[in-house]
Amino acid sequence: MYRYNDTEIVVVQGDITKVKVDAIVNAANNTLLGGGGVDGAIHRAGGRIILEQCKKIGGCPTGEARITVGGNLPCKYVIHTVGPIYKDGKSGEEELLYNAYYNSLKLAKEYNLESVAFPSISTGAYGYPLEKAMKTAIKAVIDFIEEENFPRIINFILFSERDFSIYNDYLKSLLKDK
Ligand code: AR6
Repeated sequence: MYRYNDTEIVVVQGDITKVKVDAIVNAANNTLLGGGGVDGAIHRAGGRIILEQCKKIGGCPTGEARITVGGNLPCKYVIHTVGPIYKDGKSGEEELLYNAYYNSLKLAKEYNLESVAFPSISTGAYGYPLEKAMKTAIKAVIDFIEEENFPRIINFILFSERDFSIYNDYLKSLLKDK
């Protein structure tokens, strides 16, 4: 576990649909109507109510975030955000990915959600190189904590052992191990 100011940062290897926090973040697409990867897993485990609320919301631009209930998931809410599709790294991907993390946390704060879990947005189907994406994710999270002193707990949930190690190695070098 790591700490930045008053926030605990926890890196976990596993399945985000099993995590009991106030809000998990979904790596969705612009339609918000579901898909593969973590998005598919969240809709499958959460049930129809999530899709019904997503339909009412009517989509989400890249870099923004929207919120639904958690349905049958152990979390209370799902924050749906849309990361960029990685092209060449020079097409605004970094800013869009930063915004996806930052705007997800803004929404968590609006709803006073003290514990938030992120998957590794854009690094699956959307092809963003993991290490680059991780640095942007951590920068956005740290900037947000610095500015808002919120939330209390942030989890990074990594599906693969490799991604888990890369996150841990980087955070270890960046922050003090607790
Ligand atoms: N828990 C945690 N992480 C997961 C899980 C899970 N249950 N399942 C997959 N991952 P991706 P993207 C990891 O493709 O790149 C969808 O079709 C996965 O191993 O889910 O943002 C959407 O509808 C990878 O490391 O999201 C969009 O169309 C990471 O989550 C598109 O994919 C992200 O992979 C979004 O692509």
